[in-house]
Formats: sequence, C-alpha cells, structure tokens
Amino acid sequence: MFLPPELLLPELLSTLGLGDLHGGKLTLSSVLEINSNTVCDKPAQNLEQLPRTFLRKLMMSNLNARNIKCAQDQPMYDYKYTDDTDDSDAINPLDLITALFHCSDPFLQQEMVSKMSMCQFAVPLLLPNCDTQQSTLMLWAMRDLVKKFRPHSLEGDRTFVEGRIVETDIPMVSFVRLGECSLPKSQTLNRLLSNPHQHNDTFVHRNMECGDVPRRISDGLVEVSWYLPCGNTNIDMFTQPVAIANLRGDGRLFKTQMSFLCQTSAAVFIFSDDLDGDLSTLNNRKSRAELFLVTNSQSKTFNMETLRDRCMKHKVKENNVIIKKKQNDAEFVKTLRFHVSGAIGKNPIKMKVEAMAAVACHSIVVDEDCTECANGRINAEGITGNIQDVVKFKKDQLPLHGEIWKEISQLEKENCRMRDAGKDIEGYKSSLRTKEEKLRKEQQKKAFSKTMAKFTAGISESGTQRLYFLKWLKIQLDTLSRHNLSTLREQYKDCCRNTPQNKELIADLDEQISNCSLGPEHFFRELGQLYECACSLPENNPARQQVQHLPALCAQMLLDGFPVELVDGDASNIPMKWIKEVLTQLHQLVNTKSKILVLTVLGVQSTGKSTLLNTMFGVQFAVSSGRCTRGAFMLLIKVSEELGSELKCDFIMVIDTEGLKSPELAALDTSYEHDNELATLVIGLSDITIINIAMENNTEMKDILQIVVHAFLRMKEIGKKPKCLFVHQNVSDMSAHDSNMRDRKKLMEQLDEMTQAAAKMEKKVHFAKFTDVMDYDPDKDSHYIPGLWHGTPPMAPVNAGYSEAVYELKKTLIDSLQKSDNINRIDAEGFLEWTNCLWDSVKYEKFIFSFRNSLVADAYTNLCSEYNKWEWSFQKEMNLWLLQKETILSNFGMTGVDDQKTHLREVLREMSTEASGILDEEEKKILQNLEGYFKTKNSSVALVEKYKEDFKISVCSLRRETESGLRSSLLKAVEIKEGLEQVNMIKNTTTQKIENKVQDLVQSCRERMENLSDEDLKTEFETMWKMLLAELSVVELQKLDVVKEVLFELKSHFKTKTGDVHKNLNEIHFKTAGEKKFTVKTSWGSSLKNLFRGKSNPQQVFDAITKDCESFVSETVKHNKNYQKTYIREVLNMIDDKFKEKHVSPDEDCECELKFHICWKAAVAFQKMHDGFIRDSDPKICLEQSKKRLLEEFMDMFRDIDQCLKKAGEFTEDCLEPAVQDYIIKRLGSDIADAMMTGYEGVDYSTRTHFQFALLKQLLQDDSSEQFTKYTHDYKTFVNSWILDKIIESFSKDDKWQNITMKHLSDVVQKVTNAITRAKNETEENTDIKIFIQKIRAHLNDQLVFQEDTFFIALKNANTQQFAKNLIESLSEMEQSLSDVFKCPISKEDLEETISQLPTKPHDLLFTRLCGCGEQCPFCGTPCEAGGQDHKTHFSSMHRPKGLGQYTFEASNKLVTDICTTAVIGEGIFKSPETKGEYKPYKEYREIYPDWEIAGDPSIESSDYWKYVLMKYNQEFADCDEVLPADIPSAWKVLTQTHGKISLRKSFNMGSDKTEG
Ligand SMILES: Nc1nc2c(ncn2[C@@H]2O[C@H](COP(=O)(O)OP(=O)(O)OP(=O)(O)O)[C@@H](O)[C@H]2O)c(=O)[nH]1
Ligand SMILES: [Mg+2]
Ligand SMILES: [Zn+2]
Ligand SMILES: [Zn+2]
Repeated sequence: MFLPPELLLPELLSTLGLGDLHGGKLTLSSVLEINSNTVCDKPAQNLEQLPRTFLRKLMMSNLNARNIKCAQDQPMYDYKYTDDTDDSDAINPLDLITALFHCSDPFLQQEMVSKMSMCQFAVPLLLPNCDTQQSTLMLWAMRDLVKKFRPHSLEGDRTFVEGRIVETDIPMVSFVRLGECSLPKSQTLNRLLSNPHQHNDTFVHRNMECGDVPRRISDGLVEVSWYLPCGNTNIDMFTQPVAIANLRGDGRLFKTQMSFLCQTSAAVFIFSDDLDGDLSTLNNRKSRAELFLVTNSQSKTFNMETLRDRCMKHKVKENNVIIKKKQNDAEFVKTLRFHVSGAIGKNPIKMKVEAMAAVACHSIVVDEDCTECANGRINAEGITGNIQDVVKFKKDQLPLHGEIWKEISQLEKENCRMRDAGKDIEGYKSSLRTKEEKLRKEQQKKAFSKTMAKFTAGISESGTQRLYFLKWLKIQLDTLSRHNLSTLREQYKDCCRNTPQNKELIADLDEQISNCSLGPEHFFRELGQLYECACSLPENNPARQQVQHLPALCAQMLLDGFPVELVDGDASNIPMKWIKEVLTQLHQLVNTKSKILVLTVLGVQSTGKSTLLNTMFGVQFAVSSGRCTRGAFMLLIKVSEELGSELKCDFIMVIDTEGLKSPELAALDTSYEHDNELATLVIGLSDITIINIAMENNTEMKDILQIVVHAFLRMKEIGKKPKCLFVHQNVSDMSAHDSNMRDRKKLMEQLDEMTQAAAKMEKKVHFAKFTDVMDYDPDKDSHYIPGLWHGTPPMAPVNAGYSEAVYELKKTLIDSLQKSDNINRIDAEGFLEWTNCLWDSVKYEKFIFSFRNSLVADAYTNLCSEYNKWEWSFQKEMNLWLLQKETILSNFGMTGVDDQKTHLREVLREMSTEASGILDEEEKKILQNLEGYFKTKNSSVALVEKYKEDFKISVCSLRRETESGLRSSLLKAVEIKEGLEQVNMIKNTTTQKIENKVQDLVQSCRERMENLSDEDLKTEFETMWKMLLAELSVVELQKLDVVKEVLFELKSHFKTKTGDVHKNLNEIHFKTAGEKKFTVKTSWGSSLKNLFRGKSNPQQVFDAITKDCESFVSETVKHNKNYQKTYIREVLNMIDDKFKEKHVSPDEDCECELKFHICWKAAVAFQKMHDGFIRDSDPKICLEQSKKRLLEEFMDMFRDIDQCLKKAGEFTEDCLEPAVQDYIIKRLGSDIADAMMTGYEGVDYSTRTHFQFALLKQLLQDDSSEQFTKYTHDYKTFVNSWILDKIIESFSKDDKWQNITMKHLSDVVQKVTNAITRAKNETEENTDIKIFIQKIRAHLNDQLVFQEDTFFIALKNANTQQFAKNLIESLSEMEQSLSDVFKCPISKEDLEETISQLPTKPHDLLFTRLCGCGEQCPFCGTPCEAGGQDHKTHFSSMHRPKGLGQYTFEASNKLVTDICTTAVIGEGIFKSPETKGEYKPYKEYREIYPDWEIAGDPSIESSDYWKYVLMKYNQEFADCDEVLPADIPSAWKVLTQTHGKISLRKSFNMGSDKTEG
C-alpha cells in the first residue's frame, strides 16, 4: 500500500481519528477535559484511541506515554513461521507524535513539549510535513522550556544557570544518517546521553515498543534534546550543556533539514556505511559545522579506501572519523562522547534556538511567524520593554495593588477586628473609613497607568491573540525577574533548611522575593484594584464605565484554563468586589451551567503541591524551588458532559495554595495568622482537600491539621462533610501502604485526639472522631507517592512511579466522586457567595483565633477539669469522714461502748490526729495524680507545665483549709455535745429514777396479790407520778445570758483595738446599737469616700452584709437546738470576710457599729433559741410528754404482756426513723452536687471557665436587666441562686431525686438490718431489750445519729430473737412508708424548699468550687477563673466595661465604658483605694495589683458581650448604682445579641458557630 506523499498525512490522521483536527484544532483544554477516559486503565483498543491515551499519559508526565501498542486479541505467541508481525494496528511512536503536533494548537504544542521534556523525551525541533514538504521550526512550542543546570566552569561557586532554553546559548550537535547505516543511531544517542547507571530512552529507537514499525510521516523530523550538567563530575556525561539534534530518515532525502543543521550546529555527526549518493548538503557554503563520520567496520560494505576518499571530498578531518570496530557498545559510546565533548570543547559555534529562526529560509517556516503571535509579542514587549527595575516599575506602573492595597487590606481587617481602637471607638471606626476612602481616592488618581492601558488592550484582543499576548507577557516577565528570583529563592530555601533560626533573614528574603516577583498575576491584581476603586465612584462616572468589561475578560480567561488569583498572598486579602463580578460573569458566560466541584491542596511550603496538581490535571501552576505560590489560585477544568452528569458538575475547580510555613518559620511574624486565614478559607470552599505531607514524620503537619480539624468541624456543622485525602510524598517504598499501617493508625489517633480537643472547644462533644467530621477512610484515603525525579536533575526524568501514583490518586478521587451521592454542588454564584461569607468570617476572626493560645487555653482547661475532679473526690472523701466522726461524737456516751472515763476532748484529739493521717494520704493521692498527669505522653501537657507549681501549691492549701475546716467542725460537734451534757445527765438520772419507781410500783402491786383492775393501776400510777414530780422540781437547768456571752466574745474580738471601742463595749451601748437601724454616718463619709472601688452606695453595701449575716443566724437557729459560742465567732468572721469580698475597709467606728448591730440581733435570736432549748429540756416537761406511754408500760409489765412487738414499733418510730432521715438528708447535698458535675451538663461545672461561659450564655439568652445587674452587683448571691435553679431544673426532671434518696434509704436500711442481725447473734436469748438496743446502736455508732430518746423504758427482759424479728419487720414497714414518700413526684417548689433546708447545700458546694479563689477584677469586677485555690495570678476570660464594676467618672458621675483589657494597653490612668487616691497609668496596673493578669486585648470586639449589655441596660445599671448612665459610644449601638454570642465564644475559647440559634 503505497500512497503518494501528500496523502500520507491525511490518511494517518484519519486512522488515528484525528482527521478533522488537522491544522491545530486540538486544544489544550479539550485535552485536559475530564471525561470517562481520564481514569481509564485499559490500553488503547484501536488506533483511534491511541492519541488520547498518549496525551493523557503525557499530560501526567508519564514516562510510559510512548508505549503505544494497542491491546491485541491475538495470543502472545504467534506460531506462524514468518517474521512479519501484523502491523495493521500499530504505529511508530514518532508518527504519533508528529501527527499530534500537526493537530495541536500552539498552546497545546507548548504544553506537550514541556511535559515531554520533563520526561526527558526528545522534542521536535523541525516538524516535517510530508504533505507540503515544508518543515516547521518549533520555536514557540519550546518557548516555555525552562531549565536549570550547573556547568563545570562555574564549579566552586555554587551558583547555577537557570534560563529559558530557547534563549540560552548552547552548542548543538546534530546526528544524521546518510544512506545506509548499520549502527543504531538513536539507540547510540540514548547511550551517549545516559548515565551508565540510569538509562533514558530520550529518543525513540527500534528496540522500543513499536519502534520498529515503519515510519510513515515522521521522516525528516529533527528532534532535539539537551544534555545539562548538574555540576557533579561523577554523574555528568558532559561538563557543558549540549543540545543533541537527531534527524530522522535518510539525510540525503532531506536537504532542507540537512542544511539547517549544518548551519546551526557546532558539529554534525554523520552515521553512514557507504557515503554514497548525493551529499551536496554537506558542502553547503554556509555550513560552519565540523563534520564527523561515524561508521561501522563490521558492515558488509565497509571499505577503508572509499572511506578515506569520501572524507577528503567532504572535508571530514581524519581525526573526525569514528569507526565502530569489534569493540563493545560501551567502548564505542565512550569514543563518541569523547568526540562530542571535543567538538563543543573549545569555543564552539553556539546558537540560540531563537536565532535559528533566521537560518530557516523559505523551505522552513517558524511557528512564531503568525500575526497573532507576532502581535501578542509586540503588545507584551510594549509593556515589558520599559521595565528597568522591577521594584520601581511596580511602584510606578502598578501602583494600585502594592502598598495601597496592602494598607486597604489592613484597614478592612482592622475595621472588623478593631485591634488598635482607643477609647473612642466610633471615632476610630470613622477614621478607618476616612483612611480607606482616602486610599481609594489615591488609587483613582493613579489609576490606569500607561502600562495598564496596554495590558487591558492586550487582553481585550481576540482569543488566540490574547492567549499569545499573555503567554508572551509571562515569558518576558519571567525572564526579567528570573535572575533575581532564582537566586533569592535558592537563598530562601537554603536558609529555611540550614538556618531556620535566622528569622530576620528569612523574613527579609521573603519580602525581597515578593518585591522582585513580577508576573501576569500582578497585572491582574492591578486590574482587580482598578475595578475595586472604580466601584467606589458613582455609577455613571466614565472611569467606572471604563472598567465594566474587565471582569468578563477575566472570566473568559478562567474558562481558557488560566489560573486566576483568588487570594492575594501579599496583601492577604481577597478583592471581593472584583472576584464577585468575575464569577458572576463566568456564570453567565457558561449559560449558568457552572456547577463546580472544588479541590484544594494544602501543605507546608515547597513540598510539591503545585507539582502534584500539575501532574494530576496537566495544568500549569507555577512551580519552582523556594517560596513560589503566593495566596491561592483557582483554575477551572472542564468536565465532559457525560461524566459531568455523573459527578454532578460542569467544572472542577482546582485551588493551589501558598505553602503554609513550617512551624519554626511561622513563629517569626504574622504569617501564622495568614496561614490560618488561608487554610480556613480554602478548606471551607473545597469539596475535597488534599493534605500534602512531604515528610515521613507528621509532627510538622500537626499544626496544620489542627487548623484543618477546626475548619472541618465547622464545615460539618453547616452540613458540609468535605472529603479529605492525605498524600504522603517522597515515599519510595513499594510496600509503603502496608508498612505504614502503624503510622496511619497513629496519625488517625492524633487526628481523633485533635478532633476531640477541637470539639470540646467548640462544644460539639458528639464529634469524637476525625471521621465524624470529615469523609476520610485511613486506608483508602492515604496515598503514598514516590519522589518526583528518577535520578539527579536536571537530567532526571519524572519518576514513572510518581506519575502512576498520582494517577492512582486521581482515579480514586474521581471514583469516589462518582460513587458519592447526594452531593450538592454549588455553581459559580454559590461559590462566590461562599467565598464572600467565609472570607467575612475570616476577617472578623470568627473562625480564626490564635491557635497557639487556644491550644494552651484548652490544655489549661483540661488540666483544671482534671484537677477539679481530684479535688472533688478528695472533698467527698473528707466530707464523708467528717460525717462519720460527727455522728460518733453526737452518739458519744449513749451507746455504752465509750469508755465512760474517756473524756470527749480526748476523743476529739484522737480524731484530729486521724484526720491528719487521712489528709496526708489524700493529699499524696492528688499530688500523685498531678505528677502522673504531667507524665502522660499527651503533647498538650507541655503547654501547661508552668502551671504545675500553682497546682501543687493549691493542693497544699486545699489540705490546709480542709484540715482547719475539719477541726473546727469537730470542735463544734464536741461543743454541742458538751452543751447537752448537763441536760443529758439530768435525763439519765431521771430515766433511772422512773424506771426504778415503776419497777417498784409493779413490785408492790404484785406483792399485794390483789386482782387490780386497770382503774386501780391507773390510780396507783398517778400517786407515784405526783411524788416523782415533786422530787424532780428541785432540778433546775442553768440558763445562759446570751447577750453577756456575746459581749464577752466581742471583747476578745476587739482585743487588739484601742480607743472608743472598749468604752462602748457595754450592754447599754450594745443594745442601742443593735436596736436602731444601722445607717452610715456622714462623719464616716470622708473616710468612706475612697474606700469603695467605683462608687457603690456604702449604705447598700452594709445593708447587704447585714442581710447575709441575718440569714446565717436564722439558718443556725433553725438547724440547731442550743446556743454555742462558736456561732457568734462565725458571725464575726463572716462580717470580716464580707468586708474583704466587697473591698471595704471601714474605719473603726463604722466597723464597731456594724458589728454591734449585727451581733445584737444575733444575740437576741440566739437567746430565744436557748430559752426554747431550756424550756424543751426541762425534765418535767419531757416527763409529762411520756406519761401516757409510761402508764401503758407499767400496765403491760404488771400484766406481763409481751412487749416485743410494741417496743420494736416504738424504737423504730422514735429512734430509727428520724435517724434514717437524718442520714439521708446529710448525704443528699454532696450527692446532688456530684450528680450535677457528672451529669449531662457536667461540663458546665467542670472548670470555672466553663462555668462562666455557661452562665453568661444563659444570661444572654434570658436577656433580662434584672439578672444582669444582679450578676454584676451581687455576684455570689446571684450565682448561688443560679446554681440552685439549675439543680432544681435538673432534679425536677426524670426521677433523679427519687433515685438518689431511694438509694440511700435502701443502703441505710441494709446497714440497720445488718446491725440488728449482728446484735442478735451477740446476745443471749433473753436479754434486757435496752441492752440489746444499745448493741444495735453501737454497731451503727458512726452511721446514725440517735436522738436522745427520752424515757425510753424497757423494763423487762425479752426474747431477743423475737424482738429482732419484730424490729426487722417494723423496719421494713418504715422503709416502705418512707419510700412511698420519696417516690412521690416532687414539685419544683417542694424541691427548692427541701434543697435549701439541707444541712450541706449542693449549690454551696458547687459554688465554692466554681467561684474559685473568689477574687474579682479590681477594675471591672469580673470573677477570677484560674484553677486551684492558690494560683500566682488571677485571670478572667472576658472583662467588662468598668461601669459594670460600678466605676463612674468623678466629674460627671456617669458610668465608665472603658474595658480593662483595652485600658491596660492604652495610655489612660486610674485611681482606686489601692493607689491611695492617686492616679496611676493603667499600663502599670500590675504594680498595684501584682496578682492580676489582665491580658491586653486590642480586639475590642471580644467584649462585645458586655458592651451590648451595657448599651441595652445602661439606664438600669445606672439606676441600680444611683448614678448617671454611661455615654455609649455610637459604634456599640449596632451591637446585637449575636455579637454578644460571638464574643462570648471567642473570649472563652469555645470557638464560634454560625448556625447555633
Ligand atoms: N526531589 C524532589 N523534588 C520535588 C518533588 N516534588 C516537587 N519537587 C520539586 O520541588 C520544587 C517545589 O515544588 P512546587 O510544586 O512548586 O512546591 P509547592 O509546594 O507548590 O511550593 P509553594 O507553592 O512555594 O509552597 C520544584 O522544583 C519541584 O520540582 C519530589 O518529590 N522530589
Ligand atoms: Mg505551589
Ligand atoms: Zn476587668
Ligand atoms: Zn484567682
């Protein structure tokens, strides 16, 4: 089948299915389009599929792209005995390449050349056209090739040469075949270029797959490849760069090519066996190339004579004849290499490819010779021609986006964050606005420089010309800035690697890089700014009109596959108006078919992110070593319709991001913030995020992952569950996936840990796993990619493994997208909305918080919460212990077990010793816990190491305080017991007496042997009774004069005081002081004035103190029987505490008056209580009460009736039941507190910070002025009742209450039953019931407090077995009736009543734990949140305007709006009692309040919560303090509850949340 030459090309093209694409109709974007073939593994089935398969692989830089054998159905082994294989569906790779170049448009050609060169394939220099017989110099196609190498002449100095290959002077050596040649030329060339250890098939050769298929259209093709040294003598084959050109086919037939090569090459190596025929091309006059002859002595036709002859004729020097003898290939190649080296060694002819265009004459066209290309070039040169100094050029010609735009960006952010706002926020805000307007004006003034006019003209051209223009611009700009940049980048990379501690240098280099870079993106930035500043002009302004069409142009470029900058990495901002319009235009350009799927890559800088994307999608994100990508670029890739309907999108948007700085670099400037912002934004935008990890260890990624996790967590909340892939780069091990299983597990654990931490911070604890937050399967979504280069660059091709691995990644990606259902893709408009909304959040720092701080905060909270747990278990333990001891003490002397001689005080001493022992143990336990905590491998521990000491001290003081608390409680119990001693003694003797009397009476009645009727017995009893009473009347209880007692205490209390106090310490004065109302005297006024921080009314303060004390007294009266000295001491201590708490230090006079007043009232109350006690304890009265029972007892005894049943009932009712109830009640308080801490809302009580957060959140929700004023003015009362409310709320739900009480009931009943059983086993059958009962009590000695059961008389011995049986029965009856009571649903009111009656109040317990050290900010009154009791410094998460701490301006009497956190970094001054009335600068507040840490917070926004509150309830607050309302800054007036909510979350580090209502 022989075709005329002009038909060969069309024929082949149609075989390849490229028929209608001839003439450059194949475009880059159609090649990059994602369709079902994109991830098709099957080899091409037929020739028509070949081009696509080839291009698909080539675009992924796959070294195997040239393996183009079609899949064959035939068996592998063909047993036909012929040499011919069926070539009908095979094609020579060169033919395919040639065909494709004929079909590709110039931009695709360029891309193909780039990728081929990355694979170290030779690229076409002259492309033949067998149809027209005209060759094309592929100059444009090679334009984009940039190479870096290190020639040996530069040895020593470590610099390298980087440049555009077509512009570089490199000698070219050409290899041609003339006539027959038995030497394999291309194969020899490959050897020549390859390092022996690493063979590259640069040129297609016969022994390659399909390399032996006859060429049909590619004869006459001249390919070129460059050998570039790396600077290492052991590796480099040539010490200088050299271009190797290879002419395909017989040189005799391609005169044009031959003469071109002879004119452009330094040397031409002729491969020939015979040098026969027409060799006129060799004698070209213009030829300057030195000729070499390579021939094979082994060939049949070899003849030395003819050879010499021919050489003479064609001026081939004798030395230049290379004869392959019987030597082996290696030797031969070495010889050849020697000659090539020689040919380029001394001053060879060097010609840039660019310059070769001049050599090409009519028979060779240059691909750049078209008007579009030429115009594009001219237009670009019009711009670049004027650039002398990049920095200066940018300043002059692109002035809008430089400093001005940076400043505007700063202002925009500051406007949201208000970090530097002073006092006058409104003023500040408007000053920001003015500044921005001024800057915009300035932009307008400078708008449309000459250059920008040219630029807009350039991009306004028609399609191809615009593309040419942009490409030219890029090329020229690259060239301009290359020299500076490549050196800087190299330095930067070196510096990052070798001296990361030299942060200044790195920062400086970074800045220089940014200053010296100049690329088309800068022009687009400028364009964006042109648009933005025009937007601030009125609609009809011509300048505004002038820019209206720009966004559409930019949108078109996006569609053309051009990367467009989304985030300006230098200004760290998005030109939102511009981007908005661009995306809107895009949406319209594609007829609203703009559904996109967003894919992002994220990772540390220079880890091959851009390279990864380029390989994956065949795109062209900027790649370079050193800091390269800035900000974020977006690029659109078309998705074919058929696949699009599956993926539910029209485009894939790929976002390439600036590398995040590695942790050590991040610390140096604000880049951390920048990284945070960027990462949050892009993750927020993406459907798929590829996390690129270049190192084997993930530690450096942890920081980034933290950000990622937070961002993902929030995405999840808004219903997005993005897919996440981890790509581990530079993993060469084949089995990486398996062997890294453990690493993966570890990474997964870390991710889970981070998720939990983040979730806790965000209060979304239901997210416990990383996979809860995002779509990630550690096995499927972890990819391991080997290193990019196979060998040493620049001569290394892309590693086939790299490309294949990236392909696998791409496949899984698309696969999983195909499979995933119900994904709602957004379109361009939705995307822009998202971008806008996310970026707003970022600007407002809603999402961003200083991560390092929040990590510390989280770690600290975690530690506090742990510590609180230990503390609580310590307290629980000690409370229980105390309860037992108190029980023992109150039972003292009643059970008969105590040695009567043992004095109560001795028991007390023993108990105190025991307490010390137990406390030692418990203290040790906490300390061990603490040590253990700090030993855990958990990385967050290190962050709070510095607080360890604080907590240790806290443990000591906890122990100390508990110990003294225990001692005083025990002492009190003893004192109470002692107070009862007299009464008890009397009771005991009386009981004894009565028993004797009754027994006597029974005796005497029996002796009379009369048959006495009931009436008779009664009379007898009455007579005895009278006599008894008569006898008792002598006993008189000693009555206390409580007032005297109190006065006595007061005396000792005021011992240290001098002056009038003692004069006044008499009953008369005491009484008068007590009875009249306490009013603040004006005479104290002068001294009081400075005594109050702020300006709260002294009278109010004192009234509040009085009220608190009164309620303490009435509580005491309610829960006790008799007066004890300790009570008044407690009252006095309480007053002193209140002074401290309210920060009042009244003068002596005032103090005494107040104390007198309070104590008098207390004395009166206590007197009443005492009187009542005496009354109730009068034996006569008691006796009278039990008269009826005694009578019955007497009659039963006389009649010898069995008493067991009755006595059991009585004992249960009178003695056990109250004791059981008491037992339960005493334990409830602690149990309730425990339940609150461990329950559903337990986290609210876990630390002070959490508590404050919960409290303030609720306050904001309820939004009531009354609550707010209560909170700020009477914090403790408010909090106490708030907690109580919470308890009631929680306990009135479900049957929590019932459960707790019932549990105790059954516990205690069990205990009693056990005691009864034990007593039964220990006593004889017939024992005195009294003794039996005493035994029972003895067993319950430390469990139940037995009331003094007056006159419980059991006169008879009884059957203990029977009695025990009866007792257990009546006990179970009691249990039944009690449980009936407990099981009853309890109303909120009853619950409140019950809980506030408990001896240990749960809300008090919780409160003490949560109010912590009890300190409040000296300025604003915000409570301290630090953990433990004894911390070095107090702090609060959120301060409030000082007006809420009752500060007013002295002059105006208006509430102060200043906020401490701002004040302490400002220039203001303050005055307080601690400054002794002098003014001090706020900045030096620590000199006055050394133990307060008020973290300066320039972001005024953080206290928005309180600003909103003060703004709303200004009047109410003022009324409450009886002062004037504050002047509310007008900026506050826009604040809403939502601002408050956001600020609350932020201040308390609980993250933020858009969705929560
Ligand atoms: N040796 C080696 N070099 C690589 C590998 N991957 C990328 N490179 C090179 O590393 C350099 C940086 O690659 P880029 O793709 O620009 O990296 P990047 O992460 O996008 O960099 P920034 O955008 O600046 O953060 C380029 O010169 C790549 O050729 C690899 O696996 N091994
Ligand atoms: Mg990059
Ligand atoms: Zn404060
Ligand atoms: Zn504190």
